[in-house]
Amino acid sequence: MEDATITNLVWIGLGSNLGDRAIHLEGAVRSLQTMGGIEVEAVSSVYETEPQGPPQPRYLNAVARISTSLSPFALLGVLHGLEDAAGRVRDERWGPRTLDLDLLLFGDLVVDTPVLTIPHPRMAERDFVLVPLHELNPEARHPILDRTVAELLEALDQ
Ligand code: A4P
Ligand code: MG
Repeated sequence: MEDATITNLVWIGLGSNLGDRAIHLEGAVRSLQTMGGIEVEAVSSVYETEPQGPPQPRYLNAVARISTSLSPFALLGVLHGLEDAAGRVRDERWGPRTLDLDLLLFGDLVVDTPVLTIPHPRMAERDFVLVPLHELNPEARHPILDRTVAELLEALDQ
């Protein structure tokens, strides 16, 4: 029988600037791989990046491409669970963190609610998101701006 499960192509941004940053990123990818309803298809290189926002240590950033049968809200719950498991304390906005998992793109879905915004509202302004995304898929399209990742990165560089 044909599998009727609908899967969506989803891009997740990973960041860490506290503790053993590489271990936090690797742990998140490994946990995603074992999760039901999630298939990790590709992970970018890990980039060391200058912090944006308040002064804080440098980040390691990467992007993962997954396919998932989960809803965007269920997936957000999974990502929050992994952040909590990495010992993340939520105090200062944009402050240092052991693990930050952002839902960047979810197919061509647009979501605008108090708890979840897709595409991630600041992704187009951030080279630490666009560079690893470009490494995996320069042709991925931002459904609101209607630009590819390659076009967004070029605009940011100028
Ligand atoms: N939320 C809404 N939409 C989303 C989404 N698409 N993905 C809500 C993930 N979460 C989303 O996030 C706050 C709330 O946003 C969540 O409860 C969720 O319901 P948070 O992760 O708890 O807080 P935050 O990360 O401090 O805030 P925010 O606004 O997500 O910050 P960003 O945009 O993630 O920025 N510099 C470098 N070089 N590299 C970095 O990775 N990261 C940040 C954080 C700042 N500077 C950085 C980096
Ligand atoms: Mg975040």
